[in-house]
Amino acid sequence: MRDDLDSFQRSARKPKSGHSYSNQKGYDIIGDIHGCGDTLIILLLKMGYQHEDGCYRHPQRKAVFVGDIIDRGPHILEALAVVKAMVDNGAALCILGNHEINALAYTTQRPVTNAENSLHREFVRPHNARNNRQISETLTQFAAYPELWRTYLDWFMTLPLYLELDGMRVVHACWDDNVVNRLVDDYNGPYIDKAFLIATCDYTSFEARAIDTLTRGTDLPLPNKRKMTGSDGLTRGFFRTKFWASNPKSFKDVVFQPDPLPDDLLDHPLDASHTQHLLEYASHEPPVFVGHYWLQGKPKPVKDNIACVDYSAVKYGRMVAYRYTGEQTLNEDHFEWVYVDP
Ligand SMILES: [Mn+2]
Repeated sequence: MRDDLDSFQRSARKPKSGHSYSNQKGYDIIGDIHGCGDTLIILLLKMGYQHEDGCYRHPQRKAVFVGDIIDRGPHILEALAVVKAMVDNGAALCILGNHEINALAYTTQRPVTNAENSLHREFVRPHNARNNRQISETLTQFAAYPELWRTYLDWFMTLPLYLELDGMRVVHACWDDNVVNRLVDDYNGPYIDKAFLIATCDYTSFEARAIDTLTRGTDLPLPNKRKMTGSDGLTRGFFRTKFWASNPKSFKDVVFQPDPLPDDLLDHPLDASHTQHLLEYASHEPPVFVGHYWLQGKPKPVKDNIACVDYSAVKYGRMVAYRYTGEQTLNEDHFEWVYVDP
């Protein structure tokens, strides 16, 4: 990603095709699109991006997409076309969300040897009801365009899991220094490949933990094998947690998800079995931007150096961007958004 920035700065000095970013004034970090391609265009126009020479671009700024471009919404092809054209033309960067990871794992096969020693192939993510449902809207909208879908899947495989740029960080759900450092030391930094995906079939592998933590965040199990059904209709035995809680004492200090915990669990104490799964992103760390969490209401930073830009666009909330210009303390006034028209 250092290369990304370097090549961006080089291209800023030597503009290609007449587009100069020599006065680059920052990054617009844009939240989960989830197939709301028409709303994305409205947001880009509102922020001063213009369609010119094949993509939307801003004379001084660069867009950064936090992933989850696909699934759920009505205009998935349009959303992908807009984002990929911007990335291809140097007007934007894009990282992987858990939905792009799911699409890759759902469509990637691995060889498996069964008990009779015969070899067959299985998908990295099995085509069960839950996984079918997550990707169904995307597959439906691409049904007549299988080659185009293949092109996008190949493109997803080239996208990073996280970015570090000009003093800030972008990751879909959660920044974990241990995971990032090991990716840098032992893997290809933020970039995955087919072997990496296949390794996630072992849920205890580092590869599985890396993808899970960065694109889905941290969570804790509900006590006594309890289950909750979320407003998305899925039933889960865990709840999503903050990756920045400082000295938390009970569940209410760490819960971070759209659905509230049952009242009787709010004061459930945290012990070492819980806290070993929690992270604390410190105040002196660079600002980090995430999507993923289906927030509602008026956008504001969740902490001085952490902002979530997912405000539930596909559920008729807001499609949100944060306009970053190098500040260490994030500012509520730097959010921009459009409401999604039902
Ligand atoms: Mn997500």
